[in-house]
Amino acid sequence: MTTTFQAIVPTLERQAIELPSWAFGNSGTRFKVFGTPGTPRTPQEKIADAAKVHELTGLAPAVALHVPWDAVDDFAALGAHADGLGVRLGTINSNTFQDADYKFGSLTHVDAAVRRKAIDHHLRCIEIMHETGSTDLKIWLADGTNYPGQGSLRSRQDRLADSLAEIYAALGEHQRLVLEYKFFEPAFYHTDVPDWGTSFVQVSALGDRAFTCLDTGHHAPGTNIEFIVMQLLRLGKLGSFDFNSRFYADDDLIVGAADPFQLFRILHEVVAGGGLDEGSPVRFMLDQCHNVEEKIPAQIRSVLNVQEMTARALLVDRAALATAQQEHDVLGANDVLMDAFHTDVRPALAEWRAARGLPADPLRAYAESGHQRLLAEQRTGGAQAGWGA
Ligand code: LRH
Ligand code: MN
Ligand code: MN
Repeated sequence: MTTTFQAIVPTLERQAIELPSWAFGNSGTRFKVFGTPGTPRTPQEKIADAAKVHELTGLAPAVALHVPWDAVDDFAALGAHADGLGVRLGTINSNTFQDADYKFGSLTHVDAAVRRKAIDHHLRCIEIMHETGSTDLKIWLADGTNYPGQGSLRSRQDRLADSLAEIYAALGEHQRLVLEYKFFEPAFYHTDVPDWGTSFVQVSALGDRAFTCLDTGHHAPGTNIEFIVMQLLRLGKLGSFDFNSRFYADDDLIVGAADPFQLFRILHEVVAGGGLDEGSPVRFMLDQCHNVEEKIPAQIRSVLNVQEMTARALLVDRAALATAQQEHDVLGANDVLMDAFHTDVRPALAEWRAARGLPADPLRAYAESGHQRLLAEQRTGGAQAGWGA
């Protein structure tokens, strides 16, 4: 029996995709950061742009902050500002990769004073989480080395475990720690949390409220990411996704733009592993940069891409798939997946959106609203926010 669109609506209704505040600031490459008219100048303006995405899609009720990129005196007031715009503050991302003291590492540093400073930054992030009501502390470390022999791989791992244990112990009862991995950059010989296995080992040693974060751009080309998704779900340690897409490295392009089929395969494993069930620990976030395209429509496109692929993954006829797998019907099983992948869910989603009082075509509604022009007119003076400030 094939699954109907109606049957998947309750799951789609629960879908929430957190937006990164930094997606609304200017970003670029080491060659150049180009400015875009209307770019936010403050954390408050970034949140307003995220709220616009939610207003038009109903898909993005939370905004993740990066500290200290989103530095304000009063985080509770920033939370109230978000509430007033119909969104809330989500994940707090720590940042130990730009201060000069972290040149040779942060939580893994050989010098106890630098480690202390990095741990204290995380303790401050936890305080901020109490002020904003955020539940997740996301840690991504730039720690690593550039040359064989530069550091003791083993000692760095041991120091990381100690530092993480102190941070974890400071979490409130309803707070979680998610540890993101990345196999290269900015360090190019080794990174201290290069892969899901290392993240899994470290978070498993911490406890039940520590999980792994999977950023889709952080794997070597050809990696079977959906396998990792399955394994982490199986182990109960998939805490969150940073969605984006890549052609080459950590490109941070619009999710689903480079390889929609990969996004489908990932979401198929999420559905199969219960990641979309009520009470699932899995949270969904974008981690993207928009260097040449307008940022608000880029985020709208992104959340719609995730929604479309989620719908297609939910449409997989799981009973038929199980039967085909059981009977070694290789092509039959593959057909079941491909049938769902090739289903155009856009008309049904447009109709469903309209029925919920949302624009049937959010991108068009945004373009026709003139909002972008208004922002460009209003946001003059002051410095535009950039990736890193
Ligand atoms: C590192 C990363 C991590 C950071 C973000 C800005 O490449 O994916 O999530 O916090 O980029
Ligand atoms: Mn990331
Ligand atoms: Mn990244």
